[in-house]
Amino acid sequence: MHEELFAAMRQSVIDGDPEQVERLAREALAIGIDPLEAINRGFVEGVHYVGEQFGLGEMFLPDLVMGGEAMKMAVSILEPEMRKRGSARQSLGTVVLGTVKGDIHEIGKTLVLTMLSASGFQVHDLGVDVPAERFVDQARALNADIVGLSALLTTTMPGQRQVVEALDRQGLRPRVKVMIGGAPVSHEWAREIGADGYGEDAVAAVALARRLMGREAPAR
Ligand code: B12
Repeated sequence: MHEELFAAMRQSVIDGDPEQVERLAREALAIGIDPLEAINRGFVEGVHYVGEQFGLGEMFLPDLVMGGEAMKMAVSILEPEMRKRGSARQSLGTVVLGTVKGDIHEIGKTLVLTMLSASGFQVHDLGVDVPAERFVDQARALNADIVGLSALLTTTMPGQRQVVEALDRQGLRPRVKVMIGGAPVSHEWAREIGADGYGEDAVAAVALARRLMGREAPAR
């Protein structure tokens, strides 16, 4: 069902066409498509294609920028509805979330934020290009249960390790749990740097956060 609409969403991100993205996102909401499904089966497919072509040298930085902007438009329209669907829950825990130093990729991190908030976590967004010390300071100041670290570049993945080490040095672990994510990140990397878990997408991030808080995922 809705395959044509999902295909059009994918194409609108590839074309870097925010007006078309906006139209399709609104259409999806109007006909009752789940906003997360619109993101995952439609718009994200486009962003993956752009990333792939960029990696192959078939697309260039402006394409990457335009694809990213188009994706942000999709998230900005679908996000309020995602939040609404998960509203009115008790707080499951406090999460400090950001993209590590040297890395300005924010789209995935923002999706994780939206899903965690919609699921009942209190999430403090530190933004992008966040130094390790800031994660530590904010985790302490906000009495965080979980620190969430996003990294999209192989060159910035070591920034995740630095945060784990800084939290260790400040004596905040193991009380404060660390979860990591981002396209190049894996379970193996999480184990290697001593993080408490890895989530491959925003849905997995919620399940992981619940697990780290000692709660299993709710029965569906
Ligand atoms: C859009 C984009 C950009 C945009 C970002 C716009 C923005 N405002 O965010 C711009 C144009 C700025 C950009 C810049 C660059 N980019 Co870029 N970019 C991408 C692209 C195409 C998509 C990323 C994205 O938004 N994906 C969609 C979201 C939904 O997915 P996600 O980020 O993976 O997040 C999900 C999961 O990973 C997970 N997750 C994410 N974070 C977290 C955190 C936690 C705690 C958990 C549990 C889960 C989790 O959940 C998310 C939701 O499902 C990727 C390609 C790709 N396939 O990833 C390249 C890519 C990441 N970029 C790449 C590169 C090389 C660059 C540049 C260095 C290019 C350059 N020469 O300047 C710069 C680096 C700038 C910097 N210092 O950070 C490479 C990285 C290669 C590598 N392995 O190191 C990629 C893979 C493209 C490629 N194939 O070469 N980029």
